[in-house]
Amino acid sequence: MMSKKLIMLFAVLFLSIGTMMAKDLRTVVFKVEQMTCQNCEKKVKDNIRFEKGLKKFTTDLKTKIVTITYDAEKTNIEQLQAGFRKFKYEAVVVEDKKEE
Ligand SMILES: [Cu+2]
Repeated sequence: MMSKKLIMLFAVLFLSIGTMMAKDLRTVVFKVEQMTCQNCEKKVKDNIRFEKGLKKFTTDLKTKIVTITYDAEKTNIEQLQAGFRKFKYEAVVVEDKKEE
Protein backbone atom coordinates (compact mmCIF):
# COMPACT_ATOMS: atom_id res chain seq x y z
CA MET A 1 0.00 0.00 0.00
CA MET A 2 1.23 3.48 -0.82
CA SER A 3 2.28 5.69 2.02
CA LYS A 4 0.68 9.08 2.51
CA LYS A 5 4.01 10.71 1.72
CA LEU A 6 4.19 8.96 -1.63
CA ILE A 7 0.63 9.94 -2.48
CA MET A 8 1.47 13.55 -1.63
CA LEU A 9 4.53 13.38 -3.83
CA PHE A 10 2.46 12.13 -6.77
CA ALA A 11 -0.13 14.85 -6.17
CA VAL A 12 2.55 17.54 -6.30
CA LEU A 13 4.08 15.97 -9.39
CA PHE A 14 0.77 15.90 -11.26
CA LEU A 15 0.03 19.48 -10.26
CA SER A 16 3.35 20.73 -11.61
CA ILE A 17 2.91 18.78 -14.86
CA GLY A 18 -0.53 20.35 -15.20
CA THR A 19 0.96 23.82 -14.82
CA MET A 20 3.69 23.13 -17.36
CA MET A 21 1.20 21.90 -19.92
CA ALA A 22 -1.23 24.76 -19.39
CA LYS A 23 -1.61 26.78 -22.55
CA ASP A 24 -0.59 30.39 -22.71
CA LEU A 25 -4.07 31.77 -23.25
CA ARG A 26 -4.50 35.48 -23.68
CA THR A 27 -7.52 37.65 -24.26
CA VAL A 28 -7.41 40.68 -26.49
CA VAL A 29 -10.14 43.26 -26.81
CA PHE A 30 -10.37 44.92 -30.21
CA LYS A 31 -12.34 47.96 -31.26
CA VAL A 32 -13.55 47.48 -34.84
CA GLU A 33 -15.01 50.73 -36.17
CA GLN A 34 -16.17 49.17 -39.44
CA MET A 35 -18.49 46.78 -37.60
CA THR A 36 -21.59 48.98 -37.89
CA CYS A 37 -24.48 46.60 -38.62
CA GLN A 38 -25.49 42.96 -38.28
CA ASN A 39 -24.05 42.12 -41.69
CA CYS A 40 -20.68 43.49 -40.65
CA GLU A 41 -20.88 41.57 -37.41
CA LYS A 42 -21.68 38.40 -39.33
CA LYS A 43 -18.74 39.06 -41.65
CA VAL A 44 -16.44 39.32 -38.65
CA LYS A 45 -17.84 36.13 -37.12
CA ASP A 46 -17.68 34.15 -40.37
CA ASN A 47 -14.06 35.11 -40.98
CA ILE A 48 -12.50 35.29 -37.53
CA ARG A 49 -13.77 31.86 -36.47
CA PHE A 50 -11.19 30.27 -38.80
CA GLU A 51 -8.22 32.14 -37.35
CA LYS A 52 -5.42 29.88 -36.19
CA GLY A 53 -4.96 29.64 -32.42
CA LEU A 54 -8.36 31.13 -31.66
CA LYS A 55 -10.01 29.67 -28.58
CA LYS A 56 -13.19 31.72 -28.30
CA PHE A 57 -14.50 35.10 -29.29
CA THR A 58 -17.43 37.40 -28.81
CA THR A 59 -18.66 40.38 -30.80
CA ASP A 60 -20.64 43.32 -29.55
CA LEU A 61 -22.25 45.42 -32.23
CA LYS A 62 -23.30 48.27 -29.94
CA THR A 63 -19.78 48.99 -28.70
CA LYS A 64 -18.03 47.63 -31.88
CA ILE A 65 -15.94 45.45 -29.59
CA VAL A 66 -14.55 42.06 -30.58
CA THR A 67 -13.07 40.06 -27.71
CA ILE A 68 -10.81 37.17 -28.67
CA THR A 69 -9.21 34.53 -26.47
CA TYR A 70 -6.23 33.00 -28.25
CA ASP A 71 -3.39 30.56 -27.71
CA ALA A 72 -0.27 32.74 -27.56
CA GLU A 73 1.88 29.81 -28.74
CA LYS A 74 -0.03 29.62 -32.02
CA THR A 75 -0.90 33.19 -32.85
CA ASN A 76 -0.46 36.79 -31.72
CA ILE A 77 -2.20 40.13 -31.91
CA GLU A 78 -0.52 41.11 -35.19
CA GLN A 79 -1.72 37.89 -36.86
CA LEU A 80 -5.24 38.39 -35.56
CA GLN A 81 -5.23 41.97 -36.86
CA ALA A 82 -4.01 40.66 -40.21
CA GLY A 83 -7.03 38.36 -40.15
CA PHE A 84 -9.29 41.40 -39.92
CA ARG A 85 -7.38 43.20 -42.64
CA LYS A 86 -8.13 40.33 -45.04
CA PHE A 87 -11.67 41.66 -45.21
CA LYS A 88 -10.56 45.30 -44.93
CA TYR A 89 -11.40 45.81 -41.27
CA GLU A 90 -9.07 47.50 -38.83
CA ALA A 91 -8.91 46.00 -35.33
CA VAL A 92 -7.51 48.39 -32.74
CA VAL A 93 -6.25 46.93 -29.46
CA VAL A 94 -8.14 48.20 -26.44
CA GLU A 95 -6.84 45.67 -23.95
CA ASP A 96 -4.58 42.60 -23.88
CA LYS A 97 -4.43 40.36 -20.86
CA LYS A 98 -3.26 36.94 -19.81
CA GLU A 99 -5.91 34.42 -18.80
CA GLU A 100 -5.59 33.23 -15.21
CU1 LIG B 1 -22.64 46.54 -41.98
